Amino acid sequence: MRTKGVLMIIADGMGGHPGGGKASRLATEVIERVYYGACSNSGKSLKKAFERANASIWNFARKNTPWRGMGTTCTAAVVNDSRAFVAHIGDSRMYLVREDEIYQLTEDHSTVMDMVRKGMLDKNDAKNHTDRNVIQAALGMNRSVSVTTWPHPLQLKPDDGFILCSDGLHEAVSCEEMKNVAQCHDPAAACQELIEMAKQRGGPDNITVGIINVRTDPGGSGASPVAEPNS
Ligand SMILES: [Mn+2]
Repeated sequence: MRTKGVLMIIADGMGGHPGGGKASRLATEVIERVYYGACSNSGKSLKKAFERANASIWNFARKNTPWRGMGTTCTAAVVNDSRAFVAHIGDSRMYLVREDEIYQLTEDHSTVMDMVRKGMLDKNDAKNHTDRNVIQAALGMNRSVSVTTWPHPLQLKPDDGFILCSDGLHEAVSCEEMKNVAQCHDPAAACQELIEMAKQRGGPDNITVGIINVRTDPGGSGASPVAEPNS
């Protein structure tokens, strides 16, 4: 699987709907299978994998009435040689830690972010808005899906790090804090530390985080994926 790179997926089943756990499991299974089974380039394969996952969840819910309304956020990254690809839907997030900065690479598909985009709400007020958890798009909610992908891959630099997380983490821990923790620990320890921080702050939501650290030679396709789901 080396030639297709390292794939990391965060899928946060939707709270308040039955089947959130089922939807997120289906998403990760289908995306992994379709991505590694495809022969086209990484960005296209990842998008196709998301669309297939959407169809699987949608069809499952249609045939199983009690599961109707199931869905999941999904953010996936592929690190392949010196490039990274992303596909994203919902309000899980991906961040890039580069040199001493952290950049949010995904934009939430949420009602409040839509209001921010339209100039109806200040970005800082969005964090405390009562509707901040209302998602506008997710896998499995509709027959068709519009997945956000990048038109071009991101060129990696030595020591780049990627943090993927659910809203349970990014609501409780600031991006500055994420950066500091990710820089001070190896990926597994950093994930544990971030989950502990969010728990201590009383986060009632599931907290899921994964970190990929690119090794110093980006040409060597080295990455260390770690996912630490908390359930
Ligand atoms: Mn959540």
